[in-house]
Amino acid sequence: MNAPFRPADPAQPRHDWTLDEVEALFDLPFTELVFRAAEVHRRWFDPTELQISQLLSVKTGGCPENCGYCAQSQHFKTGLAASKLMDAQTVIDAAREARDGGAQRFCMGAAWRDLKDRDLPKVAAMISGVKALGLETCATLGMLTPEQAKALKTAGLDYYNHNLDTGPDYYDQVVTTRTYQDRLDTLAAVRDAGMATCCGGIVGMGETRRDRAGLLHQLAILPAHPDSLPVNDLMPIPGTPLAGSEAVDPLEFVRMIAVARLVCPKSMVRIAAGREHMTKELQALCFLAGANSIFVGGRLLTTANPDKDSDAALLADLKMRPMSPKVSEPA
Ligand code: SAM
Ligand code: DTB
Ligand code: SF4
Repeated sequence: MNAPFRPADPAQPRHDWTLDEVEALFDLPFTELVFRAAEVHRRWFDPTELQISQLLSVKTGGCPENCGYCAQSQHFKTGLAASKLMDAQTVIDAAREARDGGAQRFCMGAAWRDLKDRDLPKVAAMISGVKALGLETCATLGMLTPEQAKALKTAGLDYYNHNLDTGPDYYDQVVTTRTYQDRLDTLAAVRDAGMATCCGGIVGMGETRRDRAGLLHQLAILPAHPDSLPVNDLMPIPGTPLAGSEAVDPLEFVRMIAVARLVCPKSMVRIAAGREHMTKELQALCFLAGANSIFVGGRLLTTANPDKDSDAALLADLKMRPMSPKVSEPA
């Protein structure tokens, strides 16, 4: 493979990346890759600032999809108890607590294949209540129709999370109950409704480096780069088919972050799942390589995340600080 082409201004977003170009970035010497990513990061962001989100599983377990990594799929015996959709007020109370603990964005996750119209009024009430607290709102509820996307936008939803998860060639090794195109269609509905997109994937599912490049290539050629780009390190869930996957080498994880920063220069690149297993040195390298967003709070959806105190210590050690929240107008 040839050395990667370097445009005159590598910080300018491009949508014409080829898969080979993206893979060639992974092959750069580590220090060169991280340096280039850090340069691009500084063009669009203050590298001492982190965007802070907090998650809540508003409907847990019993999901009809067969995503091979997921604790919440009803196809696997993971021992997780399924629960019904929470009351709007319970969600709003949890969001207030998250806000008072320093979160800027509150993300509501549901273990659904797709949003059912019968659940829309309750979900809309949660969203508008969370928005009224002055938080940025995000939801991840499975597939949406264009009409549902518009209804969520009207309720006050700022971001919709819908991950492509992996490269297109590896996708059917991970999930077979929906297609890559289904995911792309929901992302298009979200964009068309005027919401910001949160879209990324997972590493550590047994995929190759080319599959990782394949995921980032797909994100880079979207009509609009994701506003948020979560990179999840697999949280292995006993009972799921991917529980025994080989862990990703920490330096390869940093490469994934750096290439994400280079191909989607203006996106918030998030170290999503997996920080629980990461040293502070690894997280610091990720921040150097262009990551600028994290989830806080001791829980992700069903798995553990570093607690408040350890994240406060991390930020203090690194002299990093939360990004000033964009003031969001109540709906
Ligand atoms: N059901 C919705 C969906 O699949 O879009 C929303 C919830 S789903 C749990 C959100 C994302 O979390 C998945 O797309 C996947 O990327 C990530 N995720 C789920 N389980 C994970 C795990 N065990 N380790 C890392 N990431 C995971
Ligand atoms: C994303 O990319 N990661 C978050 C959020 N978007 C919804 C979810 C991570 C889930 C990790 C496994 C769990 O807690 O069940
Ligand atoms: Fe369901 Fe989402 Fe889990 Fe897939 S990732 S099984 S769609 S909750």
